[in-house]
Amino acid sequence: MTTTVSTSQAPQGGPGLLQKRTLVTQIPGPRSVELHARKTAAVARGVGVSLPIYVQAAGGGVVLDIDGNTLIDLGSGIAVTGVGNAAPAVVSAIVDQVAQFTHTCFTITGYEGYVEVAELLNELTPGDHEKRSALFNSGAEAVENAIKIARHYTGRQAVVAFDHAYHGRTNLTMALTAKSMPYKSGFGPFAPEVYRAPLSYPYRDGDLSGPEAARRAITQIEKQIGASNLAAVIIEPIQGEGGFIVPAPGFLPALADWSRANGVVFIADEVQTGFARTGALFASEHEGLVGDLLVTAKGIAGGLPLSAVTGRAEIMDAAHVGGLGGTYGGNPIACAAAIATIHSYLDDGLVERAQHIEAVLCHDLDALKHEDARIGEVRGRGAMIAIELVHPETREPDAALTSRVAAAAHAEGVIVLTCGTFGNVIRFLPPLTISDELLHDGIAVLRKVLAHS
Ligand code: PLZ
Repeated sequence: MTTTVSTSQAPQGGPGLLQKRTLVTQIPGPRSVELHARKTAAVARGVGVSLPIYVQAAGGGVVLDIDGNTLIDLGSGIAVTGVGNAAPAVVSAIVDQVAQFTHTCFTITGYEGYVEVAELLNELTPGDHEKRSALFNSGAEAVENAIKIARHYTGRQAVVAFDHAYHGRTNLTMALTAKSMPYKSGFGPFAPEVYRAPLSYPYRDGDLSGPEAARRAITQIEKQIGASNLAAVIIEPIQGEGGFIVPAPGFLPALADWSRANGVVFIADEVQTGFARTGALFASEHEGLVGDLLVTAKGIAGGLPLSAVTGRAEIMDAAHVGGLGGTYGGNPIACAAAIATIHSYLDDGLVERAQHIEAVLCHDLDALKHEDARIGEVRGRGAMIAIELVHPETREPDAALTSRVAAAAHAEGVIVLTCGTFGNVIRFLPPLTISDELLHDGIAVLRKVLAHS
């Protein structure tokens, strides 16, 4: 007689999961509460958790927790799983690669996957000039490397970042990031030669046009730093953590033109906006922006840690051999995942899907704005949409309402994230594989909890 070894009964993730919000316990359920107590005892407090459910499986547009609750995913792990969690093509690329080899360190002995990801990035990022790419592990690490490269190329030191910017949590990127709590407070001293310039923030800028806002920033840069000292300007085409701020038209092109005219490297941080998220493969495309360097991460590899700097060959090649790298950068498994992920964006119509998600979300949220004056603005592009919550008479940010709404949505089984310098923005970043039904249900829940908050 043979005994059968029972395989895991755990449900598989991916698009096959039941695509319907279903709550079978309170949120968080008892098993999650138990695990959260272990987390509190074992994990450093600084590593916070916004919604303490613990995940069993995820895919399509849902997350299944260990208590059996199915929640609507309007966060994608902060804009990462654009192709969906456990997307079958990505899973199979990863499995194939794992069985071949898991690591060599690309700077010791190379492999094709790394080269292929670089080729894809060079081909797909805006601009038809000659490009090179270098791969890293996280968004912050890639941002740091973009600054290193720009400094080496220009022989200059100063870097300009903007109000409301978010570029990471490492030492240099903390300096670039604008917001003190929770990202910087108590963690200084910060890297020197980082300067801040005013952004274009249409909802709070009055009638300032994009070119006028650019002029305001440029004047400050020229007066306070001097173009000849400036290595790079770094900006997110749409501010992410800072509040999904879409600058007024003309702001970004004017900054890019000024940078080019002054020998300053223009760096587009597309870590959050990249890879179909905004209804274009890269958000720079909405204004025909061709940066000198473009930083990507998050959506690049279906959830595996991978990031990249892509840019003009003469700038990227300025750093000497051995000046760029790291043990894990461009890990073969992450590269295999990236190749499958990037092909999925292109072949599965996910750019168009992001445009469709914009139409669905904006339709529902604009209707909600008409009903509720506390929604000051609905904004964003593609599957990167947000509402800014305010005190209607004064437009003062309402962070307390924002926290209540997010918590109430979580309790109803909808994963939403907050953001914004003033903590008063609720953002929607669904996987591009989410169904219209789940989107409508998610916003219906939002309508309900907003009415009671
Ligand atoms: N640049 C534009 O959005 C990461 C961070 C959330 P890493 N954003 C989410 C948090 O609380 O840490 C981000 C970004 C932009 C850079 C980064 C940094 O990317 O992969 O988190 O290092």
